[in-house]
Amino acid sequence: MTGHFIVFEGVEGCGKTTQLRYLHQWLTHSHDAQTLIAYDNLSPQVITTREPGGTELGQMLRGIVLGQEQYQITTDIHSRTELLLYAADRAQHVDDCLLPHLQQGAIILCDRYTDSTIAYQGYGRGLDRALIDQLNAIATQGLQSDLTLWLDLEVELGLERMQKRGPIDRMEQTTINFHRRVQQGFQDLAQAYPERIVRIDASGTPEQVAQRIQVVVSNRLGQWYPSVVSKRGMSNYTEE
Ligand code: T5A
Repeated sequence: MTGHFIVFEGVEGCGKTTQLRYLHQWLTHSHDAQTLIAYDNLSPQVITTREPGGTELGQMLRGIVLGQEQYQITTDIHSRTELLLYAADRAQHVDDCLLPHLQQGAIILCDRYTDSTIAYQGYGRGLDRALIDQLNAIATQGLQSDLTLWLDLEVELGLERMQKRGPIDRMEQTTINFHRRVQQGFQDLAQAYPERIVRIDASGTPEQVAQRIQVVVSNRLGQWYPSVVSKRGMSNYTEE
């Protein structure tokens, strides 16, 4: 059995990390979800991870790109350098974490993936899309998400949440226009890949957003674990 790869995307403070935890909790503890993902009486492992920072090397790269205190450098990080750092983090993450867990049949919940690079380094920094696609292809070995949940929230609202939470990092310190371009990037990607990327209204309480996500994920689980759906269908539908 091969696993399934769910990614959370969106602008700063859209609530990805919060929602990833809610979904993990739901998948591992709710009876409904457990029934949906049961396959031959086995429940797949549910793994949570993130980019940047899903591996030991990735943690260090994360410290550098986000300008964490112990990794702070005195010169600017150039846009191309930033792109390569995210690509290096991803290559390590794909080989050490994503592919091995998917091969074992796990459901992976990942905070950000390739669409972040297109939105931030492409739309945000203005780097060439063909170059980004090429680097994403090298870093991922062709691994795409099965489902990307784009948490759509107004840029200003997300940044407000981040400022309330505490000190903001190097990426969050960029201009509001940068974050608006990033938002445009996610919007264009969702339009271009409607099967893979699903827009989630990220306004409202965390519980309301979690509910919207559960509806989308339940539908996908039904497609990914059809044996259970057909069993359920048989119990609801009696043939003459
Ligand atoms: N990046 C990443 C690139 O530029 N290129 C790439 O290729 C990749 C992979 C990652 C940075 O790297 C960039 C993008 C980012 O700038 P990060 O710390 O992972 O850095 O940053 P974020 O991904 O933005 O994660 P954050 O944790 O900072 O924000 P989230 O995950 O969107 O939001 P969350 O859940 O942590 O919530 C933020 C605050 O809002 C509250 C929470 O309690 C928290 O305080 N909140 C809500 N408040 C009200 N209503 C709700 N519904 C709320 N949901 C959450």
